[in-house]
Amino acid sequence: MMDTTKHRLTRRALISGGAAFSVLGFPVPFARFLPAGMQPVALAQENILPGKSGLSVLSDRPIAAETPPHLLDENVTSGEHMFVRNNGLTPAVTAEDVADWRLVIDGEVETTLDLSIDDLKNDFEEVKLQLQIECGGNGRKFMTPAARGNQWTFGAVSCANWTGVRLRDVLDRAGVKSTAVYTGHYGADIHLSGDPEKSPLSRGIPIEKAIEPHTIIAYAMNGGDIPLLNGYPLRLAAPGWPGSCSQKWLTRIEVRDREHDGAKMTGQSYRVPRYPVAPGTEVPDEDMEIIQSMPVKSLITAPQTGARVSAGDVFEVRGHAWAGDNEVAAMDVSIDFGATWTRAELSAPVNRYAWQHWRVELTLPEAGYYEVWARATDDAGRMQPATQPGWNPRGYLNNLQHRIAIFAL
Ligand SMILES: Nc1nc2c(c(=O)[nH]1)N[C@H]1C(S)=C(S)[C@@H](COP(=O)(O)O)O[C@H]1N2
Ligand SMILES: [Mo]
Repeated sequence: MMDTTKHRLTRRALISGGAAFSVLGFPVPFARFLPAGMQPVALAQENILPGKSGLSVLSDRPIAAETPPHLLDENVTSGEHMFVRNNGLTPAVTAEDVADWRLVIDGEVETTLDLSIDDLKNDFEEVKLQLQIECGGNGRKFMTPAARGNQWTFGAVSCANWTGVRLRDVLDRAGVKSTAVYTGHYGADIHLSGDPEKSPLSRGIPIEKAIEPHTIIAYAMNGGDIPLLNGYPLRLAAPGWPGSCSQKWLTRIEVRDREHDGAKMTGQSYRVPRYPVAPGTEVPDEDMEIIQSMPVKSLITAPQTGARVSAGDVFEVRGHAWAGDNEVAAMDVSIDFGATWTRAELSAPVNRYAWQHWRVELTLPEAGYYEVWARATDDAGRMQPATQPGWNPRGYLNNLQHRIAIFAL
């Protein structure tokens, strides 16, 4: 029995660079026997999110943790505040694994590439881009009727400085065949069952998105290592599309002559109905289409919800806004439950796919309870709705307005 397992793990090791499931940085030799859904006891007492602070943990196996909006106030999201969405188990990644890490580019290419991280750094032009990545299920909690999945509120979004190489340049080196239409991505994380043959997540993107110059293979974040939970030492960043397109712990990109069919690519995963449906409708798989660009959205990052201000005094309200493949064209806020709106100042993105910052000065006329509502409009004229937009079975793309509570004293 050990022999079979060893064989399978060796095969996995070839694919994954040797990484295995870890608890607090320790490899777990018998991880394959730990029942799915059972949490390692060590994690019950310890901080289960090494390198993170202040995140709300929605699930611990696999890890799903979101950032409270006020901790996203930074213009560039820091590693400690970057949300985490795992579909499987975080791989252990040692210095040796990093030195031995391979990224294979194969499939519909003239030449299969088998690259180390140094090859990526030495042989391709380095790019630095600020890119927003949002989980397709961000906002799911506010879908009625409820949709199953992680009950994200507002904080499954980040915008960090990423350093890496364009996927396009790597694909050019491999020579993409005219038959190529889609990519399939593979990472070194481990299926909850521990089965090394199964992948927790393997999504892909149309070749047009793959060769878009902002789709990059990143080996650094905010000038340092990518946090382990966010894909160290190598990840894809396909900004503006569901976060699931940005494979963490990246080991292989297969160029395909058809849509990808990996884990969470098919059925109802990361798909919405092709036509509007009444809330609660069951939609057959063949009527679902793959989500591409994420919709326009914004966050109020200061003040924190529940803040107290003095009636009649000016206070600053600020946050960020983003719009998938689009740009945000306008940002408005309301203190009267949407009856009237005030235009906020809005910055241009530092590069395409970076979120934009907005700020406005407000005054509350008299003592009492208020809410600030924030509403972004994209450059195609699409505006965030006050309540859920089109309901869909898995609760994706909920870009309803962010609201905070404010008490005027
Ligand atoms: N290998 C791998 N990559 C992955 C995932 C995963 O489970 N495994 N989750 C995806 C999903 S659903 C999202 S939303 C983003 C989240 O990125 P973050 O955890 O770095 O914030 O990673 C994506 N990349
Ligand atoms: Mo996600």
